[in-house]
Amino acid sequence: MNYKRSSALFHEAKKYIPGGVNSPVRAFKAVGGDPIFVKEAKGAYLFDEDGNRFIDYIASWGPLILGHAYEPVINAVIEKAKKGTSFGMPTEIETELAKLAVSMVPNIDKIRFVNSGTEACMSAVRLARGFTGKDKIIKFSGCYHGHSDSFLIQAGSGAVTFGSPNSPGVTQGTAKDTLLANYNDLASVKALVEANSNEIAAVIIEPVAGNMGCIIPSDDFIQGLRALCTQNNILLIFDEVMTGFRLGKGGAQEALGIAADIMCFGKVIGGGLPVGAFAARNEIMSHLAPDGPVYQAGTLSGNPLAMSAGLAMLTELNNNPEVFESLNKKTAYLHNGIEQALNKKGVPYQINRLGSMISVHFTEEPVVDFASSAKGNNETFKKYFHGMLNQGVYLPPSAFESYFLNDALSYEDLDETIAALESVTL
Ligand code: KE4
Repeated sequence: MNYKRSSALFHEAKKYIPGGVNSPVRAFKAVGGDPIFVKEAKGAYLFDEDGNRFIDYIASWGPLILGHAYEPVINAVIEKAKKGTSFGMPTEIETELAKLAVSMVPNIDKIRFVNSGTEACMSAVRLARGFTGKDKIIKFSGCYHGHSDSFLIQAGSGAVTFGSPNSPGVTQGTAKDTLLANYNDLASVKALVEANSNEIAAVIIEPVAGNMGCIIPSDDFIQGLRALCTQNNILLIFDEVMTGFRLGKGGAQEALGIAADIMCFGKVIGGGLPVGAFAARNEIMSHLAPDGPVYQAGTLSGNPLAMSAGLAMLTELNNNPEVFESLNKKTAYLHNGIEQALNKKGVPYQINRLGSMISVHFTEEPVVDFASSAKGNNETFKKYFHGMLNQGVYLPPSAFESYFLNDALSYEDLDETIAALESVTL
């Protein structure tokens, strides 16, 4: 593979943009080498600036669940753009998307649109604090809820990649109100609740984690967490930025059979344009400005252009729910193929999968939390990543990420991916 133009573009970008990227995980720091610069994408394929084609397992980190440049989304955006992109005034399409989202997701009456998953999670925590009158939150080591100060405490995703779990710039004043528990470890949550009784507003969790690689909660853990929150007047916030509208119409609540109190969304809900959202039952959402005292705002929140992409995307998923089963079957097929290929290579590995989220970890022991995920052999991972990249398969450039399959992937693409792995030396 020739990456000359991407490297030249990266060199140029670094003169004007910190690290040459607008989001750190794109910089390939965890895997080495220069990042790929994408020229265009269609369906399951990325085309870089050197004319290389890649089968894409990132889908822009989740949003493009139906593939790149999906016609109904593109057409909706083009038509809407002709009539203006943003007015800073209410528009009908915001209500249309809100109604559709509320009809698809259990346990929500109202939804507020923002511009990113970070904004959604940040706002959800403020709402929980305002609703309960309590200050502290519990998050889980390795879970990532965006880059708001309260969350950059043992965060996952790119924050782990950079080995700076507690980012500079986050004050002790902020950090003291964020308590850390371990994923799949209910006792660690109980200990915090007992030590901070009546001070905890919310527990925020990735109901299926994707920022430590993919980690599935045990039934006992997630059901116990729900019960513990209920018993202690603590709101349970499901950060469904990854799982929302990906694990099914009803996301992780539906997949896990758990009713959470506040849901956060991003990625798929925007169809590839910047949309985040948070949602809850009326009792909670009535506390949000302008109805209630909890302030939250945004110039481009609910802008018609982004809403048009989100509405087209959710309409497609709502009208064709069989796409979720199709994605699940393709992911299971890929899982099996990766397993067959890795079994021939004699390296220890684990594969975690739920729905169309999957990750490969080069370690002996099951990956059930941040500590076990961090034991993965990153040198092996780097060989895996670059070996696949050089054969035209684009995987997440970090072991602390989940793959996101898109339904434009064909079984021929999956077979090509598995064949590529067969020839990689680890
Ligand atoms: P954004 O602010 O990046 O839209 O969403 C933050 C966020 C919140 N919650 C979860 C569960 C998330 O996964 C994310 C963002 N995901 C990362 C991928 N691990 C985005 C990629 C990036 O940071 O560039």
